[in-house]
Amino acid sequence: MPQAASKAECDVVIVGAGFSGLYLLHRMRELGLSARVFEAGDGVGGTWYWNRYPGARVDIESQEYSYSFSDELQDEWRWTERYAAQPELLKYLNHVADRFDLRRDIQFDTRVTAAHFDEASSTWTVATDRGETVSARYCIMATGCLSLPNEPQFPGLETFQGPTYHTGRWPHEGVDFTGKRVGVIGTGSSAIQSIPQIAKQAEHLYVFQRTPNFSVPAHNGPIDEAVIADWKANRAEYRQQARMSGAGIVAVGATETLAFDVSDEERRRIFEERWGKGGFAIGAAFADLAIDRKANDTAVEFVAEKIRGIVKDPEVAEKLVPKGYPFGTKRLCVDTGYYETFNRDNVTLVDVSNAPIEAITPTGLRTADGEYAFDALVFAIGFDAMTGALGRIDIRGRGGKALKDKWADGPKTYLGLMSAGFPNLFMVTGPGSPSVLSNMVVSIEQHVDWITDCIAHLGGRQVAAIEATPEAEEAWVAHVNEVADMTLYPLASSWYLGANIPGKPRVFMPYVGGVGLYREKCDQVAADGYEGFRLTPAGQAA
Ligand code: FAD
Ligand code: N01
Repeated sequence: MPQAASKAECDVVIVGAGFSGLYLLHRMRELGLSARVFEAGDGVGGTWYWNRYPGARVDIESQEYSYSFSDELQDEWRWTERYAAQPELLKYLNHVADRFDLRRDIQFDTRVTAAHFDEASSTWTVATDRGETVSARYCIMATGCLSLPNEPQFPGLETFQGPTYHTGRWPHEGVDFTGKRVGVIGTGSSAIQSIPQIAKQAEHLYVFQRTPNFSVPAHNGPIDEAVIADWKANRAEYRQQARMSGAGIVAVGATETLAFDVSDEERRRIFEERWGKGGFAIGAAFADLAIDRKANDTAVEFVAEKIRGIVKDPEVAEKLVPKGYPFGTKRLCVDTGYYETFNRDNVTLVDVSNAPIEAITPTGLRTADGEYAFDALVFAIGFDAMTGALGRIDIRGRGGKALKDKWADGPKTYLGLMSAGFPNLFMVTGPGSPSVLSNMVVSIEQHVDWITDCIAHLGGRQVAAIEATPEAEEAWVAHVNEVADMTLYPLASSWYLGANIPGKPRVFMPYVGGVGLYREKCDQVAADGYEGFRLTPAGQAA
């Protein structure tokens, strides 16, 4: 247990050096505060540091998935592809770290293991796996929503004779699958991006699919000069549109039109046009796709038809067609040649929904109805999302209460920013905020800006501690659930609900209300003197 210092050694401790941690450090310095960042990896980048699997790339247009806080940064950086690949994103984040001289306050290769609040001094004492402790007035968790890989739990795993890989912890030196038989478990976004690449190298690829996903083509390529020129001319306006939009993305072309406002032919034409445009555009084809099952069915049918048109073997095509859950309620995948990959002679799709994987064997794996032999195994089985990384830290608030215990039945936050009983502890894109349902960079900037303004407000007024009230938190949690229940999202067994992790409570974690409305709510709370928060004046115990 970390010992509390009588006086804070720095103003702010930040955990994580991805998009969130880097921008936080920059903003804290602008406030004139001293900040220390701890990062488990040996470099900056977060998601784009860890996820180096073949085919890894963003699925939102590069220029939209980038910081907006500095005009100079935006002017000098030039993206090369419509959807930047992982190496380019990592280069960008390294450039940001250098440009704003961030590294000198980041301690790499250091995992935060505990954070305990001391009520008498209103400080957090943070402990690391290097045996250090540091105390700070504020502790900000920029630990990532998709940063803790889902650990493979298959019986017999230790007997496998070949190498195993997790997409979320890919070796920095890369992997050469040439001449190898490879197994991939999973068919989420990571699998859908990597499978076409691995198939090009491997002698044979076995894809073990439990649930087929909806995937739409990216139509990636070199970034269009016209797009760059248009972005440059209208950047400020587009950024503002993104901030006030539903998902934080302008390029999707959101509409108010409902699916049955138009004829069957017109609906088809619209879907076709958006499929041709690529990326998330199709998900925004009609305003009611996420709330009306019949409207949603039209998208389900359209994508099913596309899959049947691309995949030549009708039996394989049928296995790939998603069934039993609405379009877009598991995160939509955006691919480059995914369905086409199943036309290759060296690729076998194995449906493990009815014949589950029983065990990993020394030479491959066994399902309920067969044995498969391969030389290397890739786990594309996702993450303990949204709460996983926080749950790995022994976070204790008022009265020594553990956050993990408080969240045993699901996360509880006010605005996804703070949790009652944990004064001065902020989360970036925490559960109860739009977070993973949005362009994350837009949501990250909004949270970092709000937290920065909040800390500036407190400092200016000699406030020692801020804490969400239980009443405000309860009302917000109820609202988050109510809005989710108005949509089709809860109908899918998704990681949004924690359904991918055995034993995790099933609670819809992100806020579906949209980034624009959510931003207005956060701004209003601040304008009303931090309504729903309790502020403790300096000199009083929190
Ligand atoms: P992260 O980038 O996850 O960084 C968190 C950092 O905290 C990590 O480096 C981690 O090592 C560190 N950390 C965690 N716990 C500790 C600890 N206890 N001690 C020390 N360090 C710790 N979002 C989109 O909007 N669009 C996309 O196209 C998109 N693509 C994605 C592709 C992949 C493969 C994945 C996994 C996610 C993707 N995301 C996407 C979501 C992505 O996570 C966010 O866009 C964004 O990068 C999150 O930044 P972050 O800084 O909040 O978290
Ligand atoms: O993880 P996932 P991911 N036996 O959880 C299967 C972002 N991201 O890493 O659906 C067999 O989506 C599981 O099956 P099921 C994005 O937000 C973005 O792919 O649970 N199978 C599923 O098929 C994304 O949503 C990009 O039945 C098992 C797969 O593994 C999030 O990160 C790229 C299994 C896991 O899919 C996570 O994506 C990558 C088991 N025991 C990631 N356990 C972009 O394109 C799990 N599975 C930008």
